[in-house]
Amino acid sequence: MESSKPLIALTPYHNLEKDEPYMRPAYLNAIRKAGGIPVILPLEPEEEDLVQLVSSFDGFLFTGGPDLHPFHFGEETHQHCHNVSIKRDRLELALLKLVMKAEKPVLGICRGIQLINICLGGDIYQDISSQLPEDFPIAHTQPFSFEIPSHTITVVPNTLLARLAEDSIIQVNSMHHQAIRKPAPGLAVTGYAPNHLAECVEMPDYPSFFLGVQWHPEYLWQKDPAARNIFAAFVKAAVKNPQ
Ligand SMILES: [Mn+2]
Repeated sequence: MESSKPLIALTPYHNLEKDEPYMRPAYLNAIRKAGGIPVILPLEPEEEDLVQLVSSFDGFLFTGGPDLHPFHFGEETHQHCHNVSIKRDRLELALLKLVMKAEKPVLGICRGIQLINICLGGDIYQDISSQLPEDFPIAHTQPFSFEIPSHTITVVPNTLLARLAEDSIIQVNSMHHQAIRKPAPGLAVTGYAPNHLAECVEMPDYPSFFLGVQWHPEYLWQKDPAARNIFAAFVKAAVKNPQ
């Protein structure tokens, strides 16, 4: 019998030195384990082909990666902004708008949550540690393996994240030096790091699954039920005719 698993499109990573697309296997494994078929999108599709690409897939995962160019949220480049991928900015900003128009499931991870927020009119800290000084700075670029959680998230009750997390506080990993500052209109912040940094957004009015997380559940799902549930719910929402 023919497989009828949902096809999940992933935005590609971009090796800026070699100017080559690539992918981290952790994303592919997480989608596959959750029952989807992961497919890596081209880095530079023809613009006229984007609509066809959107209609060809059942769910869209916006992956981690470099900083977005600050011009996309109306700022000059901060001295602690890192490298950017003009090609990924172009692809993902155009893609997200079309995916949302088609009302298909969206999952944003790390760069993905920032992409979502900027695309919808919010902005970000270009560098947390220099723009948001704290008495006890949380290590958002954790000093140990991605598979080991490093800080907690306080989950806002009665949200999608609350249903997925099964607990009011969860432990996550952290590999980012930027973060959401002003959430975009229509987005609800539903998870906070210590010191109230926004690390999870949802869009309550969106007709399908819509979640952005600042951490990397693709490195946690083997041990962490919340990370597993995020991928399971995303892939399930992408099933065309759920039983
Ligand atoms: Mn963090």
